[in-house]
Amino acid sequence: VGPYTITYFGVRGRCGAMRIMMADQGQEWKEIVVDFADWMKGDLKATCVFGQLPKLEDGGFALYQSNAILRHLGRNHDAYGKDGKEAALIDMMCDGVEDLRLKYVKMIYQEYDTGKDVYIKDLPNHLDKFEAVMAKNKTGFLVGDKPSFADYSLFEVLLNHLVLCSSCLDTFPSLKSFVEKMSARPKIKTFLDSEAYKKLPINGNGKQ
Ligand code: GDS
Repeated sequence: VGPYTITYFGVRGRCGAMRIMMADQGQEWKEIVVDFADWMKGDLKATCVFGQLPKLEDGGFALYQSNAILRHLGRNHDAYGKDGKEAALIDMMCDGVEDLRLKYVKMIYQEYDTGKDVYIKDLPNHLDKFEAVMAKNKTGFLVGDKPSFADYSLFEVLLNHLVLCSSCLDTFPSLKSFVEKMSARPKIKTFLDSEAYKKLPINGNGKQ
């Protein structure tokens, strides 16, 4: 596999989870950072299948859509379950994380000032679903006994939510322990402590 290249704007955004996943898998990658003013010229946009970034290149193979990229990495790095049923459950959890991520992105980009408090108040009604799955599986991961791409996606979305509301996991012990254990995995810790990670804002509009 690889070499991998991510083309994206200078934010964590929709590349947060894939970067953490590659770091944890010991996989190196290159970054092409696109300046928004350059993007507005339209040449790169015209080459993108859906007119958007991120793009992942795996050798000569180009892929768009952040969750398709996570799945591709899951296949390449044996992080997609041990059989078809585990893979299906991992897909289900990834889609569940995507639903939460979309609500978050909508709040951040469209209604941060008016919607943030309501969003935080409603958050337990979304987090409790992940808490229940995590508590039931007992391995410290959503499905099976090692991290899948859905775990990296959940982990990253939870990190963002902890910035939004530092107490949001206080009533969810399994999720809290998940975040602590994922953060302590040596390669993830090194990545989260790196300047390359810390210098990037979470979102493109500076809200978090
Ligand atoms: N489903 C895709 C994925 O998962 O990969 C979403 C990819 C995506 O949204 N990419 C954005 C992009 O390329 C950058 S993420 N934008 C440039 C463009 O469209 O020309 N996305 C919805 C989502 O994440 O599901 C957004 O809300 C993004 N916002 C978040 S940044 C607009 C503006 O300036 O208001 N022209 C661009 C805002 C925007 O893209």
